[in-house]
Amino acid sequence: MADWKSFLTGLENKNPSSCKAARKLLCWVKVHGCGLGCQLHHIGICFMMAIGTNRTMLLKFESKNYPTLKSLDKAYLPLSKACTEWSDKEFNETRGIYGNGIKEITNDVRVVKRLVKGPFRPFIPFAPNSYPESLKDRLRPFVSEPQIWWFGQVMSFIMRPQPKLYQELESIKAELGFFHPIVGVQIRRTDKLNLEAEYHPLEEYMSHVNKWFDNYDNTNEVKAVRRVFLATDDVTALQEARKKYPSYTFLSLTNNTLLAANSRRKTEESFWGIVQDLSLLSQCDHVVCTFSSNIGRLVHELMIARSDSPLINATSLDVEHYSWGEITMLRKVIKDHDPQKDGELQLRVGDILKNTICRKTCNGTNRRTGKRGFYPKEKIKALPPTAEYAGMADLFAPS
Ligand SMILES: Nc1nc2c(ncn2[C@@H]2O[C@H](COP(=O)(O)OP(=O)(O)O)[C@@H](O)[C@H]2O)c(=O)[nH]1
Ligand SMILES: [Mg+2]
Repeated sequence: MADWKSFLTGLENKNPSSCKAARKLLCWVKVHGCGLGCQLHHIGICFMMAIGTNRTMLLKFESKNYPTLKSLDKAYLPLSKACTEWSDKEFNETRGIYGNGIKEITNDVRVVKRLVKGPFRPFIPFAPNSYPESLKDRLRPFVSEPQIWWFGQVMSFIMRPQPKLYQELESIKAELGFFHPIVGVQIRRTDKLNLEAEYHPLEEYMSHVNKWFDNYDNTNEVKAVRRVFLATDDVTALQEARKKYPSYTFLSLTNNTLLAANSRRKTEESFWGIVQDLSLLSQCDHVVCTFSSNIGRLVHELMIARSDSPLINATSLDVEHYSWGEITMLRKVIKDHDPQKDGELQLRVGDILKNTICRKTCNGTNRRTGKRGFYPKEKIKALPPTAEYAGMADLFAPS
């Protein structure tokens, strides 16, 4: 198993001491109407391009309703110590990064730029769902979804806590009684239910939590104290949970929930609240959430990246894991399937499905039959592409 700590150190070594001569990617994330998870994901996508093309990334961050780069820097260590700023003039005069789907065409240009304005077409091959070719053999035996593991590494690097945040989180954990085993629950409601997701009752989350603890009790000699860390933007959730599940101990940062109200979300305090909740969720042993939310998906990515245990991850009550700007994956059939309802595909082991998309349901085109339709996700396996991430070339090289 590749050691993620050495990966992170490797990236830090790439921090040039002088910015003048460095290969650079000026990344301007200008996404409005998008919360912290969503913003961090956009930064991560740009950072993948920077690693892929062996460039130091300089970030400029602009959002009407979300934190400035200054507040991001208060929470997370900057991506680079020496290379931090550029002028609008420099940005205007710089060429856009350009690729042909296999490699970067602008490779010989020392400084390139990318303006990130929202969900965009992937910069193939350095985009979510791909992972470094050099890690392929090391990861395969241990990690079932190496593309999420890799994206999680990238996100973990971006979210390295500043010492102040780290210390604050340690005292919060001590105060709350945040001990393992602990299951996280993230209930995303309020504005998300307007258009982007459906309501899921507390019972649905708790049935997964129950199962996790039952399984824990069956495989350990001592029965667990059933501890749940609850993070939510819904002010009614904690009270309901404590009332309906008295045998559970619920920990929650209730002030963060109050600050997550739509009317207060743009404040610095609210930003800090979601920073804390995100971090604590990702430190749980398991999390039940919804992957329609950037918060749920980000927590899943961070958890997979943190541990080589297949049990440390998140369960989604709604859609499958996906990413903005992702590369469409091929998927391989691992179990035969005959259509059970209209629109379903016939599958035979070894069939390859192209143009696949998995959200609530999965669909794609069977290359063998040329037909497009739905299929049960447990009968297929994703085939994430690998790519030559140039910035990774000397990491994990055999010594
Ligand atoms: N503190 C806190 N804020 C939350 C929580 N859930 C949602 N929010 C707020 O809602 C925003 C949603 O972020 P975003 O990345 O857009 O995720 P999405 O809308 O769920 O896909 C966050 O940045 C927070 O401001 C939560 O559990 N805790
Ligand atoms: Mg959002």
